[in-house]
Amino acid sequence: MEADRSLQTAARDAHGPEEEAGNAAALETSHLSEIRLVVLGWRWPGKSLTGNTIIGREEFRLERAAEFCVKRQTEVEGRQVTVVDTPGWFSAQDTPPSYKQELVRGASLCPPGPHAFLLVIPVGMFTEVDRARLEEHVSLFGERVWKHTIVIFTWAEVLRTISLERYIRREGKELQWVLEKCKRRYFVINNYIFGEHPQVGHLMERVEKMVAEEGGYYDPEEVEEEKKPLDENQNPARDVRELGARPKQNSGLGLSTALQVEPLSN
Ligand SMILES: Nc1nc2c(ncn2[C@@H]2O[C@H](COP(=O)(O)OP(=O)(O)O)[C@@H](O)[C@H]2O)c(=O)[nH]1
Ligand SMILES: [Mg+2]
Repeated sequence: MEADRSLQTAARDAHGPEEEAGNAAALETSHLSEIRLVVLGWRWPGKSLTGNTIIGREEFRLERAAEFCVKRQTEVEGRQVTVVDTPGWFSAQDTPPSYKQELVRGASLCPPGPHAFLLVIPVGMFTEVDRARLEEHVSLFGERVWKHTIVIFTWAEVLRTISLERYIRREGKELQWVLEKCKRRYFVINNYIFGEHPQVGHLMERVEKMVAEEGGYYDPEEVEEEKKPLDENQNPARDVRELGARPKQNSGLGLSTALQVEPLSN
């Protein structure tokens, strides 16, 4: 299902079209009355905390051993926003098939399907293995998932004196690959800011822009046929202990409390 037209039309009627400033080929974006989001990423980059930042309350538990998707709702500037937090994948070992199934279930928890997958990546070192594991797990949703994905950078405060753009350039081809897959859609979230703050509204506008560009939301039913069996390449004998529950240790950039990058609306 490529279109969310009834929703968009209704929303457009209610709020009118918006033009994206500074973009000559600007597409019309619509203020959606409802936005459905699924948060993805490996374990511990800040998926649940990002969910809390969006919801504006401590609704998602920050737990290393999360096994199940959790859904919460709130209202953001007149929109009904649903956030599905997923357990994520293991960064240092194979993800058990049952975890993969739960991950995929996330997309069907917000029917008829998410407007956006928020792919959470902590600022810092992003390796070839990270890229391969990210690709393996994101592609469980089918290739078309990329049309509906925005990278959310967390831990941006570690950047201190360099801009996010410079970090992206410096980080190299693995991170570039991910950004290219989602047409360089990314957004920096500051998880230290809680409650009322324009960043959440800006993120919703970014989602609305993507929905307008891509012509709708992600329909889990449609992708079903192209999906590979979940247990392909899985070795059931593998140890399923959690090893991946840690933030990616990053960068040598050092920690700072000062956030020096602004949320982007590219
Ligand atoms: N400094 C910093 N810590 C963060 C950020 N996002 C998450 N965290 C912390 O990282 C840990 C893991 O966060 P959590 O949301 O549970 O990760 P999840 O496994 O991806 O859901 C928690 O201790 C959070 O407080 C961030 O942007 N900056
Ligand atoms: Mg979590």
